[in-house]
Amino acid sequence: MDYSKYFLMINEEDEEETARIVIDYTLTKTGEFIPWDQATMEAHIPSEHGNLNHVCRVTDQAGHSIYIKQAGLETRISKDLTATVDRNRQESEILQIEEKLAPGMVPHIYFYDTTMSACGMEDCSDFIVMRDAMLEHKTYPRFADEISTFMVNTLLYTSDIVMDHKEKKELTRRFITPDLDDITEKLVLMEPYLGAKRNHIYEPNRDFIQRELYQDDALHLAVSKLKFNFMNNAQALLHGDLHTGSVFIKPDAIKVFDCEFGTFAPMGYDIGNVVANMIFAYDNGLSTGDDKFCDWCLDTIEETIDLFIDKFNAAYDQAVTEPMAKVPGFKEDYLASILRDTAGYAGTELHRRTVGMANVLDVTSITDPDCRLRAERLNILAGKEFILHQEDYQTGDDYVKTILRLTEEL
Ligand code: SR1
Ligand code: MG
Repeated sequence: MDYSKYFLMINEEDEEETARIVIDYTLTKTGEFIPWDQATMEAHIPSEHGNLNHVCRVTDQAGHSIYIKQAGLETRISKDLTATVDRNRQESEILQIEEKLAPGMVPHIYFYDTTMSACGMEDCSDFIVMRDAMLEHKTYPRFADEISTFMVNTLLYTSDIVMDHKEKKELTRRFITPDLDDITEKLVLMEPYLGAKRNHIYEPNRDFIQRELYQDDALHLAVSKLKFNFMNNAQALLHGDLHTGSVFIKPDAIKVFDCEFGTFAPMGYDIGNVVANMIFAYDNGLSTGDDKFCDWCLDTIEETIDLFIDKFNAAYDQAVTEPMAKVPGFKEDYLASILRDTAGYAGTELHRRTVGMANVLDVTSITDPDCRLRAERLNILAGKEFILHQEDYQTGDDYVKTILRLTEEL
């Protein structure tokens, strides 16, 4: 087949034709370095997908396997929402950078192809997608340790504290993605507050949302600052969408994937996303009265923040290269601003996944109407506390106290 001009290889409506093309494509791209047993090759489209791209898993009976991921011209979530197919290159290159910074913590990229906007990615099917695990209330005592290492290694080491400034500026140029940044700037940092038409509202909470999110001027001012911080503070190379659907997990390891929203922006955006998504998991646990799972969610939030702080401080002292970042007091000031951002963006993630266009199953799958109502209100009120009082969230326990207080009050 001819792969010199872009076409969409993965068609969820026709798995047979997709398999034929994707097997041929896989052989063309990887045949030289993966000794495929061609007679037993199969390709299947997994039942679960993200919001944007198309994936297909290719295997043979000799034990080889690969994920082929392709960017479509339309996003899967909405035909009206387009995003450059260059996102596939972007994701591949960021994963390659992250693999160097956090070895073993991202899927290996075997190749990427800027014509077909596709890449060949390590098959991680011995892991499960963390959001699915959260929906089953599985617990992972090592997660906080793993994700805090991932964040310190990928964020601190791509910031001007450590990275050569010219190299960082070159990377900033390579990872400017107007389309994807625009999605975050609108979907996350604007629409939940301005009552966008495409918001997804749970009807019993309509008035509550109107009052708490659409009509709160102090909240709007704080979010406007977070939005401009996101757009103008190219602090570090983010994952850009670090929710539990972007993490493969097993008891002793994680692999972080789906970083096409990666861009240079404030570190707190990634850290805040992790906090917020653990609160969604907590919401779900609460709805079934699973205390053990809820406790683990809270412990994980607390440990993630505290371990991030400890590891950040240690890595900073050891790896700082910028002379002005060694001036006494600078590190403390810099970390304090990261922690304020973390609270702020935990808040915006809580809001946008609750009322925005892209919701999360942790909340939408809650069947009891009263539990769903309370889960959403918890997200909305906790998010507001985090955004309006960013300076109060300096340790993991500060988050836990707010969540427990709101759980009591609602
Ligand atoms: C148009 S995509 C909607 C959301 O899904 C992705 O996972 C990102 O979070 C994005 O904001
Ligand atoms: Mg994604």
